[in-house]
Amino acid sequence: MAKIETLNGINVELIREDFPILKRKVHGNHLAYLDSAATSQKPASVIAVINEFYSTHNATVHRGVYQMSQEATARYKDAHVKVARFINARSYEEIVFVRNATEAINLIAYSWGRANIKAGDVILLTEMEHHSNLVPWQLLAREKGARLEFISVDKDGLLDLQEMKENIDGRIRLIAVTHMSNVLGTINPVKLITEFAHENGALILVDAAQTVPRYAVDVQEIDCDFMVFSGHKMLAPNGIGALYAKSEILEDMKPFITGGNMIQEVKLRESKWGELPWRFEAGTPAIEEGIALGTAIDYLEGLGMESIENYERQIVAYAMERLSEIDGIEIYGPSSEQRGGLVSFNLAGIQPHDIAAALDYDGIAIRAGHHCAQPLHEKLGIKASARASFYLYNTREEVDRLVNGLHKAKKVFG
Ligand code: C6P
Repeated sequence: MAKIETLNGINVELIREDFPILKRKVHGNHLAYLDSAATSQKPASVIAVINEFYSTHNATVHRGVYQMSQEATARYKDAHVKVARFINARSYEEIVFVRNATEAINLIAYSWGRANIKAGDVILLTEMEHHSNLVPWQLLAREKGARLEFISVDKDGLLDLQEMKENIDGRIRLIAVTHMSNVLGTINPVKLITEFAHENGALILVDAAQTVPRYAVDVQEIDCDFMVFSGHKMLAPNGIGALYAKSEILEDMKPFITGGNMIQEVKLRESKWGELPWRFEAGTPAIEEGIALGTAIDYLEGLGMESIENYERQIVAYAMERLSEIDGIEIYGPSSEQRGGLVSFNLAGIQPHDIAAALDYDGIAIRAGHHCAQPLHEKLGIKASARASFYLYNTREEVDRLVNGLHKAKKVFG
């Protein structure tokens, strides 16, 4: 009999009941969704709150005196308060809603970066960054005559912090680092890197797109200056994400996008900005998506972030153990203790896209490609990889199906 899997004492089969999509079949097989690092599935409560918003509260925010607009405004603000509490920011004023992590990084690069990065400054990144935390800095560095430097990734898929401390010269202005690699799964010691940044007079941006969904992340404990993440990877809808920044930094930043909703007073030739965080949310925002992000947080908190982390660690440890039994597999990244819930790999002689296509016939969804981390793949000496990623609704049985599917693919393509 299959072992009953529990998360915080709750049978995972019951958790799965909350996710309508997990009931669907693909090519006649039950869906095994192993691509949550790309985007998570949504619980019924999140789907329902969007319906409820349009059925009962739909009105724009910050503008109306009538009851529905006030309800919408209160709920939208409340979602900021929830996000602030979720990552332990000091106030909702430090939470700007954006479309996604990518937009948040661009906001920082345009607003803070263009005012603070000067010719000769160093922007320190790592070799494992997602393109979203690389390309905006390439543009900024080129525009300002600044220099990009990179913390190396060692053979175990970990950042070489010793080399970082010994070899970086020049005036570092900003360190921008991923909290968890979306390819290697490596969890980076962002608190240590923050200390290094501050000792060197630099600010630090933590790309927490992969960690906020699965860990209890505490911005005050890390002491980072900026943090970014996307709602869609943490049970919320597409089109909503958050930028956290210390309020004293936000106060000093010029708005990135300007127009309605973000001003206090406008004259023909000049304007006064509104309060934080609305100053950075020009135009009509993604109101229902923001509210639904709050609902997603309610769901995650209901299960408990530590329990989610523990559960995912067990699943990824099991996946690492089972996958490493396959002949000809190469797994990238560190041991399961140092990684979050994903595993990227290649099978000798089979293209990653062929692996993903073969698994799809069995109803198993994984990702293949460079996962928007081309420089890291180049460093690994490969063009692409296959990646299975796990979240709170995945089970060991799905890992077994993945492993069986890979054996089958080897027979077909081998
Ligand atoms: N990674 C994946 O790995 P957006 O697209 O803005 O929601 O998230 C961008 C992003 C930024 N940083 C990290 C570490 C990420 O993993 C991602 C998104 C997805 O499948 C899509 S490439």
